[in-house]
Amino acid sequence: MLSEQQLHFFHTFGYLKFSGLMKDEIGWITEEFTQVFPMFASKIHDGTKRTSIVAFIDQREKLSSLIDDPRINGICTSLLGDDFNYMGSDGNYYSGNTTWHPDDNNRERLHLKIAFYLDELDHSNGALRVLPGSHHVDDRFNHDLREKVFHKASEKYLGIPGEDVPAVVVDNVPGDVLVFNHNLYHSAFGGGKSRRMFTLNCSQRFTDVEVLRSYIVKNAHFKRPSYYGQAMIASANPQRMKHLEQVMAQDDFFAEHTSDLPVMA
Ligand SMILES: O=C(O)CCC(=O)C(=O)O
Repeated sequence: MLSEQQLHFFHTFGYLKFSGLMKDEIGWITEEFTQVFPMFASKIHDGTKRTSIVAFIDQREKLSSLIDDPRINGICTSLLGDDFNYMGSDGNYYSGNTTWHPDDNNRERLHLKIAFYLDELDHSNGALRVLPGSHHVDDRFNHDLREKVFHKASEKYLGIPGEDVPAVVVDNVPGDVLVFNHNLYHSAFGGGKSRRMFTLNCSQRFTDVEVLRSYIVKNAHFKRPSYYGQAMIASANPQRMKHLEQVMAQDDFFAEHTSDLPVMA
């Protein structure tokens, strides 16, 4: 569980870094990461652009078990409550820069991104950059960023490239875990052609089923019978199921409303 100081840090600045939290597991985690991409013929990374797989940890039973790990579960429970939802995962080989953006502008629920970077990264080679405090969506700072920093706006409005926007660079050693609020502005500059990273996304429970339905359909990206992958569901114990049940209750709706999407192959 997080300390009171960690909770204050997260709510004030919008992110937390857990140095070495998963150091003892990083060998198998990296091996499993590598195994997922060859499962899909269209997902062989050639370095020319980002290669991304959604429902990522869901493809492998061992990666799915990260949700059950007391360290990950403790972070989610502390920040989201013990009935938190698992809201999906993506795995990536990044190529080049990621410009400034938040993942959401959400006032209703807290959504967390839990990021595992599998390379040693600093300011020179693509470490995550964050703008502390930018997650407060009704704040003047957030509004200024939306206009003057988002994507490449700093070039026009501030006369500086994205990499010169004053930011905290969150250096990474494999085994570190970086957690941030989806509303937080973040970016990465100077990375190579194969920066490896995957995420788990978790949220507070939804209070409105229609809002949940539109969220999962919007984030579907491809056709499948359930928002979650088969390995995630098949290996779920009752404790994990608590974090899947609210979304799984919408499986029929999800399948029906995403039937026109392409299949990931
Ligand atoms: O590491 C990166 O390039 C940025 C990651 C990111 O934008 C995200 O996970 O939302």
